[in-house]
Amino acid sequence: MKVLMTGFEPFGGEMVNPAWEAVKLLPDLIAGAEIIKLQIPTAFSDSVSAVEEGILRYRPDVVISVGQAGGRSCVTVEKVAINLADAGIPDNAGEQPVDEPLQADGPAAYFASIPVKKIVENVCGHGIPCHISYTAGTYVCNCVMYHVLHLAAVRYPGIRAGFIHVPYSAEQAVGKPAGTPFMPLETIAESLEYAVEAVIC
Ligand code: PCA
Repeated sequence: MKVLMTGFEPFGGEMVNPAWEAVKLLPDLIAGAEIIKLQIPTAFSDSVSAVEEGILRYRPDVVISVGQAGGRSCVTVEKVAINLADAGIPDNAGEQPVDEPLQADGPAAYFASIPVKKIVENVCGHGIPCHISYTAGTYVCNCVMYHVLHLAAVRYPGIRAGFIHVPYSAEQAVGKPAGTPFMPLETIAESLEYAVEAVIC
């Protein structure tokens, strides 16, 4: 079993993206599954082509994309991706789609095909707070989740896919207003490990 884990480049003025930093900390093997780690651009068009290249190259059974959700207090597992791009800020390539469909002939939404509730239960069961989220937003993360599920539906049947948002890491919270939620990077990485375990076992 092969799991492709993607993490985004930093964006929005941040020096790091805790998603990619946490993915990098993962072991190469979780519950017997091979973990492949891929950094992808925080850009609408380039992110999707980078993940598809990864799928073609590694032929994974599962694709879990991970992104930063600054302001959330713990790891959240996304249930749904919607067919909408509505960017509040330009992406790293300078693109800023407003109120546009991601896929002209695609369905309005896709549900994650990884077991969202089971993941949340496994992470929480190990003493780390974790929640389901019913919105991945309308920026690049939602775009990647939607497109990977669309690719799985139309071109790569058998691939299971989903998305996990992570909070700011502790170092990112330094200098931000008091009360800004964060999690130590190691705890974020542990959450991801338990998430993968729940998908595999
Ligand atoms: N978070 C952004 C895009 C890249 C990332 O890490 C988002 O939530 O859309």
